[in-house]
Amino acid sequence: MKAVLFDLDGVITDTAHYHYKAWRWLGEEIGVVVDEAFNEELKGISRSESLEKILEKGNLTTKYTQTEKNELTTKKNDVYQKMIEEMTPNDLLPGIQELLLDLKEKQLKIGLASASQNGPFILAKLNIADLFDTIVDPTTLKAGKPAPDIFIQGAKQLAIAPVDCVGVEDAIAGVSAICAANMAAVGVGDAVQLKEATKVVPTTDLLTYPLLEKTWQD
Ligand code: B16
Ligand code: MG
Repeated sequence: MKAVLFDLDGVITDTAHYHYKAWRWLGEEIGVVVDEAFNEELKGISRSESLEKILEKGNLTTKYTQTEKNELTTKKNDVYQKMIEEMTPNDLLPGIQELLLDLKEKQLKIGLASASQNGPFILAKLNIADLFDTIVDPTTLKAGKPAPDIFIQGAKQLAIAPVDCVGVEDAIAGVSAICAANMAAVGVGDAVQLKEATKVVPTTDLLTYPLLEKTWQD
């Protein structure tokens, strides 16, 4: 194992809750109910794809022009950014800081493979930006997760072969993306849901260097 590529939301920090609140607010503005169960479908997918799903739910797919849709996603992002402005290192999920420091000590490369365009801002708020060797810009990719593009691009930016990388993800689409990129996949969450992963742990505090290394070896 020479590098680890991390998803952000659900692995490094729990921004899903803020995304949910911001989408729920936008839903109220346009008359679509965004509840917690529906929000699950928005995890790991891009901002514009999330809006499309919400419009579909409300039978509103033809109501807005592309310019109006862009205005809606901007409004959602403004609300979301106000919330993440308040984030601090206390918002790191359990065990993540220790894991990143351990990987650095072992001289492994660390990359971010998140669909979020707010990734760099959030890493700075969490005070871990310096630990990352690279961040993939999701706006430059042809296809989002479950396509492998984001993980392949991450490995490329680190100049490391995908087979020498481990990917860490909490979403089904994300695990599929890692596997399609020909990397070992460590899932965080439900083992049945994330059955495609090489190894699944229920919570982030169980993510350790020995576990990642062993998963890669297997
Ligand atoms: P942004 P991940 C994803 O993060 C979130 O899970 C998803 O809910 C969000 O819509 C997406 O990022 C885009 O985020 O609006 O900040 O660009 O799990 O890929 O780290
Ligand atoms: Mg995620």
